[in-house]
Amino acid sequence: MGKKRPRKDSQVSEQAPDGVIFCREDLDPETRRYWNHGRTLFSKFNDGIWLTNDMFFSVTPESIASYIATYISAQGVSTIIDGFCGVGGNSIQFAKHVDKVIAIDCDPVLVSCARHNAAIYGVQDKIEFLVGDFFDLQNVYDADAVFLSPPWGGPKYLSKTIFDLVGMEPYGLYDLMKAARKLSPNVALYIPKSSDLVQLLAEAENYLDEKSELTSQELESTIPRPEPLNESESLLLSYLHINNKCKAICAFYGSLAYGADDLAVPLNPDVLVST
Ligand code: MGP
Ligand code: SAH
Repeated sequence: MGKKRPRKDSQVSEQAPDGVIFCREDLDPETRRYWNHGRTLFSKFNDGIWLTNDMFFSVTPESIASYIATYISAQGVSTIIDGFCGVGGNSIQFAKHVDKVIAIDCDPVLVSCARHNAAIYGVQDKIEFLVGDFFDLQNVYDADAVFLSPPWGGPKYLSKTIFDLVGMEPYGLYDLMKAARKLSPNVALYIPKSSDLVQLLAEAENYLDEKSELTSQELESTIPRPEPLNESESLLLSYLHINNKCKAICAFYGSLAYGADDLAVPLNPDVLVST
């Protein structure tokens, strides 16, 4: 047996749910190579962070999550929905920078992990945890932005030269963006580094076309014309790196797409951003 992580729960003394991994050998053989990523995912990994097998290859690494949260909060966001919160990699960093986080995941075990991990970082009081389906989330939170880090279909996403966002399983790009925009026009979407950018642009253009169609329909009616399409309709792509290796892309929509000049916020030096 390899070296076990301590089950030390420095601030929280609850029982870990089934599925939490405490040593390399607990991982599926094909996931074991990710064991050493633990401290990249969470700097407090050895303080008793809870992760399940699949989360070892799904969590947003802390330096990247910190960058995304810093950037989003610099755009004036104070309440954010984390639609696929997993074990809290993003929610915890959001909670360090904004007033309120609504964190939802359909897997109750992962929500328990996220709550526990947030306590280790001392930010649990800023996060409202929900077990449920993101697509059922009602627009009652008055959120300023929505963050999406959906499933990419496991590590096999790496085998594709160009990753098909429209055919992504179980949720494709169009359904994800439609559900997110019901909650806020300001969306950040975390996707594979090899994502098909043509599809990404086509979805954004399609959305704009639909919006402008709505505008002309409304022009013909007695309803006063809404504000003209403005700068909030754009897309900013950030290529996120760790140690000069690209790990993922974050696509920023709505008013989140206009902060590139504000990147004077202190960034983690490990994270390079190109737009
Ligand atoms: P990775 O599989 O470790 O790729 O994922 P890497 O490092 O380029 O490949 P390697 O062969 O050199 O190890 C990189 C990052 O993508 C992870 O840290 C996660 O943040 C993210 N990621 C990976 N997967 C499979 C998922 C997923 O299914 N959903 C989400 N939201 N993020 C994922
Ligand atoms: N960003 C997270 C990892 C997200 S992985 C972190 O850093 O911890 C993708 C997550 O989406 C998984 O936890 C999975 O349980 C969740 N998920 C899948 N379908 C969902 C749905 N319909 N609604 C909410 N969560 C869902």
